[in-house]
Amino acid sequence: MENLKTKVAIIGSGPAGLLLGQLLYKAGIDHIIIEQRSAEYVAARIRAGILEQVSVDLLTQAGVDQNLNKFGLPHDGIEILSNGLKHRIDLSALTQGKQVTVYGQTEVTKDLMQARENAGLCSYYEAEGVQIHDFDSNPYVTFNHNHQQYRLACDFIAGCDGYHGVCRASVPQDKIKTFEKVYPFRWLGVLADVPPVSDELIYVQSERGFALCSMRSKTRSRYYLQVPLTDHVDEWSDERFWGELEKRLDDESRKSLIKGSSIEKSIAPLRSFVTEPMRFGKLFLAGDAAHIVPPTGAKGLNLAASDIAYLSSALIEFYLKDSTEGIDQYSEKCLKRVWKAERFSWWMTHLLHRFETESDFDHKIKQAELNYILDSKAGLTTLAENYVGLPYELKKFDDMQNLS
Ligand code: RFL
Ligand code: PHB
Repeated sequence: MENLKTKVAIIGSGPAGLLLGQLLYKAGIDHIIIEQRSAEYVAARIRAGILEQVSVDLLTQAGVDQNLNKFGLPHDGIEILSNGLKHRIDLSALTQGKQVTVYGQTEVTKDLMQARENAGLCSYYEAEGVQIHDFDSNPYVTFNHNHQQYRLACDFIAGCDGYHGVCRASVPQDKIKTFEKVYPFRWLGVLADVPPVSDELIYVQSERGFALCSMRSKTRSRYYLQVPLTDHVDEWSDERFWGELEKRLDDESRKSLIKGSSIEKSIAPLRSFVTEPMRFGKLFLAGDAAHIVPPTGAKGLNLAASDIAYLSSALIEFYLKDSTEGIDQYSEKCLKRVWKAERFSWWMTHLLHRFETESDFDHKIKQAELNYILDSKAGLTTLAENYVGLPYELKKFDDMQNLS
């Protein structure tokens, strides 16, 4: 058994763990990342595509904004296609100039991994049998790596190990409460090297189900279709995918749709999930380890980033200012923002998807709600301010900048 020691043990090298590592590094706080997958696997995973301004600001603060500034595509608006009619939501006009940025999670992950490598920081990839211990008193982590057993002693454990991770699962049942909703359909996603159908994202509500036209760049498109729970990805040839997408679009979009071979195709479940609290003694849960949102509101990665903004500033305050205030408030502050994003993501999902169980009456009411939103300045503003990202208290954030 080899004994290691650090201040913060970070479990998981997704965007949450990597961003926390980078912010701690900038503040001079010793940490180690332990990840069960290989670095190649982590860097290749295709997921989110939309960054809120506050997430862009945090990546800038972490000093990993070079590629983001060069290749990120700022978007001022989105479109909603309903009943064959397109409605543009002018996000910027409705939110005093705020935007979102199209920049893939894959790129965010690669940028953070590169920054970590450049700084020579310690990560254990392909760690096996990761376990966390004694997080109420003297925490430590055990794992195997390259046939060697390790025991990592630390002050704190950051559980950034996603929905299926070991950290949340290690909390005794009577100390944790979870809230969950699973949706009765899934998203089939296709990535293809073809120009996007439109300059802006199109969220499609149609009788055949939801669709989303998104992108990663001006030459790479990302499309999604709502599909039944029972569908398997092998049943969806490229031809069938493009055919179904065409059927859910309007005439204009159908004409400008450029099809091509998929470079990735996968099916993802839709779930709303929240863990309360998000801190257990010296263990903090962050990102998907603590909460999941259905992707309709594009909030998952952004929530992971805002958790990390709170957690990094709490840890920096602890080490550099000898204060436990941020640590004590971590769970409450995160959860306030988390539940608002949960509400928005649930609402967008509910409004835009076709539910098999909904009656004709339910369907009409939903249509009326969407029409109301699209016709009302107040309704549009509510949608826009949630989509670009609700502000969060940046006091600690500013302090952190002074410290780094
Ligand atoms: P991750 O990315 O799941 O990373 C967790 C890491 O922990 C590792 N791990 C372990 N390591 C050590 N020991 C263990 N026992 C471990 N168990 C797990 C895993 O291998 C992994 O590397 O969580 P994190 O960092 O919290 O990041 C969260 C985001 O990845 C997630 O919220 C988003 O991808 C969600 N999401 C979207 N979010 C957005 O903000 N905007 C979007 O447009 C958006 N679109 C999406 C999405 C998620 C999707 N899928 C596939 C669920 C679109 C889709 C289709
Ligand atoms: C994506 O580009 O992957 C994406 C964009 C917006 C969403 C969900 C996913 O709401």
